[in-house]
Amino acid sequence: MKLQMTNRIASLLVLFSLAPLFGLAQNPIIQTYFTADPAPMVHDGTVYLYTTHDEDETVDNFFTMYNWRCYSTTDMVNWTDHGAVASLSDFAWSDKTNGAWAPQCIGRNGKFYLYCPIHGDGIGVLVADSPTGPFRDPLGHRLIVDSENIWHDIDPTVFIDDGQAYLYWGNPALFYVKLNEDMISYDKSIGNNGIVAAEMTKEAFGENEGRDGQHISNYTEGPWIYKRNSLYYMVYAAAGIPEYIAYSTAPSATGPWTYQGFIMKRADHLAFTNHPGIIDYKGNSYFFYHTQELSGGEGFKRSVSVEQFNYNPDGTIPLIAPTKEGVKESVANLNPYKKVEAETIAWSEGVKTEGNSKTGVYVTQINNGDFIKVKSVDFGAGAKKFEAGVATSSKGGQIEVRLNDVNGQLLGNCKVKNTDGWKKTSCKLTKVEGIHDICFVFKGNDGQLFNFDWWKFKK
Ligand code: FUB
Repeated sequence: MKLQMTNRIASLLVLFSLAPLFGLAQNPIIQTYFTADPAPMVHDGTVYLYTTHDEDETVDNFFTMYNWRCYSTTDMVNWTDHGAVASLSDFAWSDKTNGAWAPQCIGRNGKFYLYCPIHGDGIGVLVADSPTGPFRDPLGHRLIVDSENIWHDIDPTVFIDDGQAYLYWGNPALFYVKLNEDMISYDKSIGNNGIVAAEMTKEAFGENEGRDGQHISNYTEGPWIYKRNSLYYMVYAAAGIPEYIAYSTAPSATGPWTYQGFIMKRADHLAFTNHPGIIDYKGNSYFFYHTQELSGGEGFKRSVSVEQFNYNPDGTIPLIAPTKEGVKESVANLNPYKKVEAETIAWSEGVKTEGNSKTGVYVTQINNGDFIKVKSVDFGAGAKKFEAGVATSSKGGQIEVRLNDVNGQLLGNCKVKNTDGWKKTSCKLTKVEGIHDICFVFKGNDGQLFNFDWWKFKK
């Protein structure tokens, strides 16, 4: 899992090339790992984002993906890392050691169902009592038993319409089943033993612009289904490789679909794949996708990005440009007087996260000069003290608390000494009032300095 030194240097070089922009940049939204195939889910006032995970070391020049990760936010600018919430090893029936491809999670009756494709081995389902797990396999076998070809059974998208759940999936064709209320079985009385193949016409999914002469429609993979104002939307990766994002609409969850055109065209920093996820949250609409910007152009090392957008008055979706700025405004402020997980990050450079059952997720691989930025922190009438949960068995270092940016005003300097396990460290601050971005800049000698689990300000 550890970033090799050469990769670390490469990553830093890429990040330094973004340096003039990072004050503005919000994309990609996760910098500690390569993440792709975003699947956002709004639950109980929080956005949970499920992603795939492109490993730092690509094997055999192909997708190298072993687990699925989860992040959450309540403000759309700071993302809390919940770690790898599921992995290939959760599916005892599969002997695949690679292929943790694009998932989606949905809640029903107090449980959370994570639909996971294993490339070349079909689609499984995991269930948990919380959006962040722990997830377990309730079936002990795959959920989808071959559409037409098991290699087509990837990229599930799930949606509940008036009590009826639908699971769509597929590359290069689109299939669906009507899930039973248990969400782990489906109605076998329709289609081919329960599996219905959507009609891949050019009217439904756009005209194939000659990508390989084999496909009638533009649809490629990565479907994302939802309903808004009684219109059903199917958004998907289109036009082969490099992929664009396109969409179709329908008067029902099962069609008939009408092609509506592109949402995101190819741009320089996009990867050869792309993958959509769309939500409405706190009165705004957000479009999730992935790029290869963080890796400096490696298509097997992608990163999730987000753009805010507005639907046209007739419900159609405008063409959305991929930007570095991403979400410009938070939709809530962060309360610094409650313990905040250190892995709550608007932008970071250099650090990674890890987790275990005792501590949960924490920030690690902290070296001199690395930093974490959090946005829209509401200090109200003023904070005078900073506390942090840290651990180090080496010499430690310092956490510089800086206003707004990595070179911003130094508010305080918190020393981290050899802690012999997790310890609280604290320091006095120059009083800070109102709403600000805050940067934790890590300083010390060569090598890894310490681990960082949480922080809190005091009045
Ligand atoms: O991430 C692996 C595969 O690439 C996904 O399943 C597809 O949607 C494409 O993004």
